[in-house]
Amino acid sequence: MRKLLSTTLLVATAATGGLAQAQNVVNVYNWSDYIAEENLAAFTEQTGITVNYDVYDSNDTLEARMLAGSSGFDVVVPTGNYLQRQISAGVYQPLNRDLIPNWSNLDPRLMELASAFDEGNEHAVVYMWGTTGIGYNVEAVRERMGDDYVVDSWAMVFDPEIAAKFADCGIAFLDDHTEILPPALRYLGLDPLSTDEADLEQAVAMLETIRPSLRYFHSSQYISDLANGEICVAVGWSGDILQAAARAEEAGNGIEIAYSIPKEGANLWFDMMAIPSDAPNPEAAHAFINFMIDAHVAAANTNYIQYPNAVAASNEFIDEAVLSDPTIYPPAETQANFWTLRPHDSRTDRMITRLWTRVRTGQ
Ligand code: N2P
Repeated sequence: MRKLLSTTLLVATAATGGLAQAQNVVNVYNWSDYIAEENLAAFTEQTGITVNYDVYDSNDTLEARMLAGSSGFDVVVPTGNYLQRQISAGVYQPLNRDLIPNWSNLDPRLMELASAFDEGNEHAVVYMWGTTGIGYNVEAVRERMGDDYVVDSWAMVFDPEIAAKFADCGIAFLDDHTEILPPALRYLGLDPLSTDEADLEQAVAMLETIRPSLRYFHSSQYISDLANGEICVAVGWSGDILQAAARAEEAGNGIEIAYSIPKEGANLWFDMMAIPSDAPNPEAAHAFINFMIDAHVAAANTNYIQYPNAVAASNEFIDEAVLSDPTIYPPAETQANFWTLRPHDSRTDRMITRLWTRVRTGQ
């Protein structure tokens, strides 16, 4: 039976006293629903280092804390495009590979792809990767669209007539413009990475027409809401939606959740472990990163959270059902349509933030 994450906030072991200074504590800030809980206890058992573990569901939340400095964190997990500009801002220290002997477990092809965000892989190690697509309640789709409808296009959420049919059972979008505007552009036949204001205006105009059909924007709530029938469609992250499917199955509530990578294409992203320049305990941080890329540890994480890792040596310990799932490990023909995000300059960022506020607030 698949073990399920039951909480979004995991505290492995309470830190004993002044956490920032204590030599035997590593302060980890990671995405919610993104680790096999037992790995934290196993790390402490193996190293004697206590884990003080906190979670977020947005790169913006993490970035604000990184740019403010003195976050007190030793290991954080930004997505590639955010990592890239945070490296430029001097937020991370170079990794000492002598302290990461498990580096040889990493898949060179994936690390090469990740070097687009971090030249020479000097500051970060891929933790997990995945796609952003559409999660849906199979029965709700059958009822509204008929037996033959296949969820394989962004039309499912961007066509106002289709979206309107699901307004009653609930559509959720990630609260993240980097995850919603690019597929909207792509659906309109435009470059998903376009920073042209006229292109983005078109995408926003389209999103405004479907806005009345949306229940909410949030980047973690949709997992449990899909699983318990509170919503029926979500634009979300691959593994999160597969975790929702597993939770529903585990609950035996008759809800079937599926994940689709739309044929027009999707965002392929990499979440990377890095050590802030002012980390209180960089040695423990290296030990934590090293532990996370152990073959057994990485496999346990992937089996649990349903995201692929970058540890080639872990594959033999990953469940066959996970390894052979094309929504987790997309085949080459699906990957051909993927895009990968790049950081924006601050002028573009401000323009997009302004447009996104219009979408979010509906005014
Ligand atoms: C985990 C979501 C991580 C994916 N809940 C974001 N890149």
